[in-house]
Amino acid sequence: MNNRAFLGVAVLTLVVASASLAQTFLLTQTVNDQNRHIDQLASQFGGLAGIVSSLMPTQNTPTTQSNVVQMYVIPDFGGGGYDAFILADSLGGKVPNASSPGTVLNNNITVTHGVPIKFVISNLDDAVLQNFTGKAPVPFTYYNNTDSGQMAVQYNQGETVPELAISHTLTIPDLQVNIPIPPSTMVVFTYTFSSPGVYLYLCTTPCGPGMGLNGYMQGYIIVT
Ligand SMILES: [Cu+2]
Repeated sequence: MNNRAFLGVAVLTLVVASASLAQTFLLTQTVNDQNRHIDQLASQFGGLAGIVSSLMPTQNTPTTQSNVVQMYVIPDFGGGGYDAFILADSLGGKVPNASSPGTVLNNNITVTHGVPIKFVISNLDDAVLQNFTGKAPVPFTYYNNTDSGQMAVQYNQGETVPELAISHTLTIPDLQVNIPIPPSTMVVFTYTFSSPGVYLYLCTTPCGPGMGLNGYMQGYIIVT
């Protein structure tokens, strides 16, 4: 090969190489653009899970969300005097015993706004920690176990609850809901959340170190 021919081949090689480099660059660019597009879509759909589900065939998934919130107050659930609100669902169908220590569980509650939600709270605690006096924010009933069977005590909305011996309360401060929970009773009330949001619920009775701790005497109600 003479010099000129060599130069020709070299130039050609360079041209091909740079073309392929440009192509690689363009390909990378396209992939990057696609990734950016997917990212944009993902943020629009609220995450990749949203994209995946949007690509899945529509399925008839039944709504499992219930309009009944069944929960327990379990004394010493966390051990060391840490009482806790525990959702019945998170116990996998097992009925808890009072004073059976467990590990911290997610006790957040998810409900839908605009529909009546029935709360059924079984208090396994027999401790009397405070006397509650106040007006019933919503109608509520508590069921006492007496020697002659179960006895229901009912309060109407606005009715004064005088000096009721309680172990805990279920209080939603932002909604001025404050329900007394007497010892060893089942407390039932119905509440309709008017708008979506995240509402703190807690016990306001000084009942031990579980007070003010998420998963123990505190959690959130997520209203969708
Ligand atoms: Cu409490």
